[in-house]
This record gives sequence, C-alpha cells and structure tokens, in this order.
Amino acid sequence: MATAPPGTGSKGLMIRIVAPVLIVLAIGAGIGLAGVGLSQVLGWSSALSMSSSSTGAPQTASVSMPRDVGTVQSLNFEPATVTIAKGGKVTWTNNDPLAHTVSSTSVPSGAQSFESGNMAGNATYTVTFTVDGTYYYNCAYHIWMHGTVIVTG
Ligand SMILES: [Cu+2]
Repeated sequence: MATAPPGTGSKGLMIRIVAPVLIVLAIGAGIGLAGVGLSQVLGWSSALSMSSSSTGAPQTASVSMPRDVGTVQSLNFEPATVTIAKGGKVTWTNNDPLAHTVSSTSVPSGAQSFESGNMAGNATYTVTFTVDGTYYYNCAYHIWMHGTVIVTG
C-alpha cells in the first residue's frame, strides 16, 4: 500500500497553508519589535515624552492677532486662552496690519510680567513660561483684546 507523499494529505495541506502565515506573522512581529528598538536607539520615545508634561499639556502654543482685530470689537486674540506645560512657550503673531501689544496684566506670584512692546503687522513675540499658574494679558491699544495663558505644573 503506497503512502501519500508528504504534503498531499489533509494534514500536509494544513501545514502548507498555516506555515507561511506563521512565517509572515513572525516577520511582521520582528519588524515591529525592530521598529520599537530603533525608535529607542534614535531617542524618538524620549523626544515624545519631552513634548508633553505629565498633565499632557503641550510645550508650545500659537496665538494670533487676527486681521481686523484692531477695529472689529467682536474679534480677540485667537485663541483667547491657551494651556501649556511649565517650561513651554507661547508665540504671538500679529496678522493684523495695525500695531498691537501683548502686555501682561496679572501673573502668578514669583512669575515675571511680560511686555511685547509695539508689534507691527507680521511681528512675532515669544514668551517662555517657567512658573505655573494663570497669566492674564491684554493689548495696550484695544481694550477688547485680552487673553489668558494657563501654565500647568
Ligand atoms: Cu491691539
């Protein structure tokens, strides 16, 4: 009685189908692990962890003085409130042709006040916040322009 050659019985067929699938899965897992290892070697994961504090607040925020904010009183700094992590920065950009300022009106105890001075159209101004708490500021020229920076611990 002849025995079936290997791979032709139902068991052999299963092996033929399953084995390549397992190999593909194993290769995929290997690539995934290699990717994790590579990101650690390159410092990607540490860079990611540095980009946010334990509270999850971002390290940077951007605020615009939108076009016409100097004349249209329903406009304001945009967004009017931003939240960043301690040590983070906020950059203001004047997208209005009129001059504006970023002038702190209230800062947490132990924090420094800030004053951009005159910002012409397209000017930018950046403040680094090293003390946590809530900061209030306005534009020296337009009383309807006022904003808040929340710095998390
Ligand atoms: Cu203004």
